[in-house]
Amino acid sequence: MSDEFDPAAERGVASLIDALQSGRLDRRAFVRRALIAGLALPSIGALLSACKGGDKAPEAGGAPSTGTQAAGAEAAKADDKLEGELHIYNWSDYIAEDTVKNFEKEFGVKVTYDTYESNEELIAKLQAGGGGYDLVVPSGYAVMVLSQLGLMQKLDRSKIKNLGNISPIFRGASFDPQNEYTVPWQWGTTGIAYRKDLVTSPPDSWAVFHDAQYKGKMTQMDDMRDVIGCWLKYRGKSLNSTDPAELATAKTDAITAKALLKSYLSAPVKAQLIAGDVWIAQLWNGDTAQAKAENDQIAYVMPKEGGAIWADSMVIPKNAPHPKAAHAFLDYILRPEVGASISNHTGYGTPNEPASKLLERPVPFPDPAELAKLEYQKDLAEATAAWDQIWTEIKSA
Ligand code: N2P
Repeated sequence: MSDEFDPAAERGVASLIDALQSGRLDRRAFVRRALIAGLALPSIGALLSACKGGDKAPEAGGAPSTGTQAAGAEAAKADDKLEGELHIYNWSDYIAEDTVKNFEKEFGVKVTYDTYESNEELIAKLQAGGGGYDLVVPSGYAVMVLSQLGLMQKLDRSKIKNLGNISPIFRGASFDPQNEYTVPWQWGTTGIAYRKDLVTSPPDSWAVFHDAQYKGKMTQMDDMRDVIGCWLKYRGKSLNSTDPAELATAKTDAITAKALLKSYLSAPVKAQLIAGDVWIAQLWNGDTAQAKAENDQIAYVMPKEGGAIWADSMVIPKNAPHPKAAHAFLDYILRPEVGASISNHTGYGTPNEPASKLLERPVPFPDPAELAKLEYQKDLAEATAAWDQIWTEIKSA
């Protein structure tokens, strides 16, 4: 990592010092760059002794760090030594390639990163006491479920100095009104991805999944909330309905669609959309954007009947073995450049206000007219069992 500094990003001595302190430059590379920038050796020496952060040995236990330690790491460790490990469980395709790598390098913490495809998979894992995870990323309604199961721990907000970067839209959410347990990760919507070059006309309704001309070329998500929820919306009902008659109609609609589907598939459908094996897929906006980056014939539409909007949040499970490292990670994710890099990679919206100004392709939060078509998924409480039962019947139909 000694010479990874991007000259294009160089903006004088201040940026060199910043690069040294953040670990992007080691001391030798710093000296070379400073000489190129025209600084005299005595001044460089003075700067080096002023920036004692460079080339510090890692203090956290566990994984060795080959590079320098940054100011953020120093602050996080000032009163408390981080554990040497961090176990994260997150949705697939929901992070930038270097997010974890850079954290490991800067904080000297070895990260284990596992992925899941639905909230139900996450809840089941935590409920079974499995995983040993330090950080998980449930959607709002799943936060409520975890809360009722007593599976989350309160955050130590004094350890998260970047909390001020969270946009007011994402504070005081109904699933965490006092902001005690969650820090928002990303937000998005559930609509329809399609291949512009393969469909006869762009879909504009959930009814497209009842259109026999696309038999075998369509998928819906492997997700009870999204599938049953969209059929409720199709009939003008709430996607949080617990009304038995409305749910019975949604089940019938889902089974009619199932006869035409290739499969139920969530994030992994991207490869099939790109290849043209699937033409129409119920999918999230960000995963669609990721697929579109590979094939620009892929487009996204929110059906006229409306669909789901959701925000996923970082949560520290109750018995997390490495809570200090988890807090350091939360704080790191809230840095503007880290949040922006995640959104640039995933195509989802960032809840981080300064990060939203750094996006390559902005993902604006819906305006009031758009929001009117969208609905947040809520905890189904005692109706969860009925939904589970209907989903089992749909899957086995
Ligand atoms: C990313 C998954 C988005 C999360 N692949 C859906 N809440």
